[in-house]
Amino acid sequence: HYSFFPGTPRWPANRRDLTYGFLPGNELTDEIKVVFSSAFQKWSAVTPLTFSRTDSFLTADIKIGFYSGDHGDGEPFDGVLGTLAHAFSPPSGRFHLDADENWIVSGDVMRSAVPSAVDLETVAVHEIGHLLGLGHSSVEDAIMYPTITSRTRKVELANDDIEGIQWLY
Ligand code: TQI
Ligand code: ZN
Ligand code: ZN
Repeated sequence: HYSFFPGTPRWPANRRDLTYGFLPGNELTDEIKVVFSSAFQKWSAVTPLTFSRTDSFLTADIKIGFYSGDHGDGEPFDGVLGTLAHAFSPPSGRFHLDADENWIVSGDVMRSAVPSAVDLETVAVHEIGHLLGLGHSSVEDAIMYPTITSRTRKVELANDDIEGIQWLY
């Protein structure tokens, strides 16, 4: 079953059209932008929320960045595997990914030659759930289930995720 953060934080009713921006200096291919766009679309399809990319990182509601190791928020990344990414509850909008992962951007993560390959869209859909206010779920098929085995690709919302997000929005 789905869960929320303590106090049930969510984006307020006057902030339903959210922007997201990428940390300047991260080199992002169009493929990476498509992965995030697709991940946001999974959630906008089942809520009144919309997500659009802005070039203005500083004013973006959701700030996405790839960082290595200690990056100043007290939750350092740890190199390959371990912590992959973290996102903070609403209305923080901070969404950090571990730059040291072997991110699979497009292509089949199951067939990757790299044992530690991690599917970027799978992690992005999960972290966006956190950004919107979902905690972890006890339902194994849910996007918000707290563990994945390496080389998983899981990008379709389960009924449990949809029920949780629709309770919030
Ligand atoms: N990052 C953890 C996560 O996003 C960070 C975390 C731990 C957390 N406890 C939390 C965030 C409680 C919010 C609330 O769950 S992670 C997965 C999963 C991670 C894990 O790097 O371990 C995914 C990132 F669920 F598959 F294990 C993405 Cl998909
Ligand atoms: Zn961080
Ligand atoms: Zn999580």
